[in-house]
Amino acid sequence: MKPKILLVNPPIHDFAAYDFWLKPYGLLTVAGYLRGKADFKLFDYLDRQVLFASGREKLASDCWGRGRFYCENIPRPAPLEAIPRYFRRFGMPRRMFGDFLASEGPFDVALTQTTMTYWYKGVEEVIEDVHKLSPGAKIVLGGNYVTLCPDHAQTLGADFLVPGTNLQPLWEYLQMPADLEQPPLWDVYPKLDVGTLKLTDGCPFNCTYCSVPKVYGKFKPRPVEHSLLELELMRRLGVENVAFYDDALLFEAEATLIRFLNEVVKRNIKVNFHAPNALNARFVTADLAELMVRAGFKTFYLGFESLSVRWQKRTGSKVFSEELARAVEHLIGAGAGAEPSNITAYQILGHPHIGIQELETSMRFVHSLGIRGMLADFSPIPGTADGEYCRRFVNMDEPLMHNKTAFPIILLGFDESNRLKDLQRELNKSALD
Ligand code: B12
Ligand code: SF4
Repeated sequence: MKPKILLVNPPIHDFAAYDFWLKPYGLLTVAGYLRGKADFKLFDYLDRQVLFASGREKLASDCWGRGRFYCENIPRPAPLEAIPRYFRRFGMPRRMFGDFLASEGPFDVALTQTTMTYWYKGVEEVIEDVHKLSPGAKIVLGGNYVTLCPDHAQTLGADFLVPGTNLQPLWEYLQMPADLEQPPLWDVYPKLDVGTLKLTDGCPFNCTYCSVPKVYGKFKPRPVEHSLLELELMRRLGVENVAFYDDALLFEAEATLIRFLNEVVKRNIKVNFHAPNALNARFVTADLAELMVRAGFKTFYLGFESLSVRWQKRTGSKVFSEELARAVEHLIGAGAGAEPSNITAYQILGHPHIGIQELETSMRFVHSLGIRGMLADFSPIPGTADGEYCRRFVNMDEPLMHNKTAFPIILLGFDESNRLKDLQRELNKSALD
């Protein structure tokens, strides 16, 4: 008999969370490699479709497949007690998981993960419930939280941890051979309208606030044929919106994105693409912008962070303001700016070197380009230069202190943090009016 494997995408305990095309892509990738070798069941706490289908209108998706999660207020955990914001649990109610385990269990193995280090409370909840209600199941924890906080992750009670991107120890632990040609296990969802894709791994830059270069090593494209297989599977399952999870989607685009999009056009695959994880403006040429729009890109998020040359040089020289202006020109020229809100530039709020960031000037510069700005609250990440610097402000060994809502408030104060957010809202309002 095949082993029974449970896949769990945990709920989120946080001040805020929004379904910005969030899917457990790493978990589904791992499960896909074992396709056909186990009997899989998924419990995705963040699958809005399930509660929406039961009549919760508030959970409806917007035109690109994003939307609100069901949530409940919960007490703030002690380390975040001083942050004057409501704390919530996002995702299906806990008893639904209990009912699911009672009807679908027992399981031999449970695989789980979480992408943000400061979301480990959701993992803790899952581990507790699986131990109690499916006690024979071996719990395996992988993904970003265990990769970035391996010592902390040891304390949660999982049976086996898989930090990093090497999955060989997992196949040995499960005593199951993997088939790396298989696409992610999207078919485990009863209904699917949003999917995610990664054409590449890693990033050639080395920003001081980012974990990617250390975790992934050298930038590496994935085989284009495999990505097309993933996309075609998602389309067959009804997916209309696909978000790229790449860190450097536009780097060496000739060999990856351009080949991929040309095939999408040739095969007449109709899907809306989105790039929520920040595109590098430096690589947006007029031709690439035109191809992206023609192949179905609908929303563009550009990583900008600051117009200060000093700040950029200090943090990795990712992009400079003239490069952003040129990219916006190309995108608008290609028709991407039919709605100004379709092009957004991110800027970090609460970075520890905010003194040289010229944040307000940067916000006004973005506004002057006629696009939307978005403040991306800074989350300090252990093991990065800036995260380690932040040990002087917070206890970095407690992952809750990496929380993106909390850190800017701790660094700048509640009033200043709100003032900057209000200013961003005002600027966007006048850009979009
Ligand atoms: C996609 C993405 C997003 C998306 C979606 C996030 C989500 N929750 O799904 C969006 C754009 C919304 C986003 C937002 C943010 N993000 Co983000 N994001 C990512 C990204 C690029 C991928 C995350 C992911 O899904 N990885 C899983 C898959 C896709 O990766 P993979 O390589 O195929 O996975 C391998 C292994 O990890 C492993 N694996 C993965 N899962 C599992 C599970 C099991 C069981 C096993 C065994 C193995 C395993 O096997 C895989 C194959 O080898 C990462 C960087 C990165 N490359 O990981 C940052 C990252 C997670 N984000 C980060 C940050 C800072 C943010 C923001 C705070 C930025 C901001 N200020 O706005 C916000 C926070 C949002 C919030 N609500 O709090 C940080 C983490 C911060 C932290 N403290 O944890 C990261 C690590 C980037 C960085 N700067 O270093 N993000
Ligand atoms: S360019 Fe983006 S992914 Fe690459 S190191 Fe910098 S922040 Fe990280």
